[in-house]
Amino acid sequence: LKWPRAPPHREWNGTGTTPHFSEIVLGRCYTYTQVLWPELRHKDCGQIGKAFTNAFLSKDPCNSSEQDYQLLLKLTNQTTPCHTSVFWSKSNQLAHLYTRVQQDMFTLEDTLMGYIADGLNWCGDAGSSEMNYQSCPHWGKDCINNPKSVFWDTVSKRFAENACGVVQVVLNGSISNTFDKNSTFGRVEIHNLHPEKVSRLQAWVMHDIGGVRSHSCSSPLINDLKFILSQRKISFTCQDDYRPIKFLQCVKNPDHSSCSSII
Ligand code: C8R
Repeated sequence: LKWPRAPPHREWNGTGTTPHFSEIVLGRCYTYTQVLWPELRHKDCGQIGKAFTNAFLSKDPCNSSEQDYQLLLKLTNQTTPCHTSVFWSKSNQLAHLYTRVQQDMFTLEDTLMGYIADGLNWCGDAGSSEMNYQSCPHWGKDCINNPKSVFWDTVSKRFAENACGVVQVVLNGSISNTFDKNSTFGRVEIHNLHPEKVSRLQAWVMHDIGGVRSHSCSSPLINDLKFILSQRKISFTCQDDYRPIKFLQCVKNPDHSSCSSII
């Protein structure tokens, strides 16, 4: 007796694995190591691609762990010079525009591991060796220990541990949670900076052009960040609307009054 095939159902509430995930990972790895940063041409993208998929295939997507990503982290290890790390929180686009212009600065997405994974979704299933292209666990609605969230926590932790010298963070001063203790930056990165290596955290609080000024360097919220760092013996400086980044915002809004007279 043959039953009709069950319609594909969405098991989870999050977006499924990005179509062509493996090919994208492989392509990005080769682009990064062979075209953009030939210093890394010895990296084995075949092995990196396999280690990435093996981190989550045939596993319960609500029981992902840092351990799952250890081989991938080992294969993608990369050292960036001191004074070049740029963290960000709720300022994804602006921070990346900044490092695109300032080519000697690195956000996590300017390193091999971040470059490969940026914008992708992925998960597997304990009872199958295939990726789940239908749906993946949603952080809030399904489970926090899903492969993508655990990945970003794990690689963000390593990025912070590797940072040295003066490090920067681009914050969004036009939202209520300019500094958010629950964000990757507030929850993972600041707690994994090494005080022996990191001399100072320089924050740039950027306000959207024509947007509200919810927080600035003098806000109590920024003081919370300063306090956490002082406890960790890392010095902190903050500047509102840092000119090099403000100019990037002004490229898109050249006629706005705040752009003809940047103080
Ligand atoms: N970092 C974290 N999350 C990242 C990421 C990254 O580099 N890159 C991507 N695409 N993502 P947010 P945050 C995805 O709330 O929490 C590192 C993840 O799905 O604006 O403070 C990076 O080094 C993640 O859930 O910022 C940076 O310094 C959201 O985007 C902070 O952590 C995070 O968006 C940023 O993390």
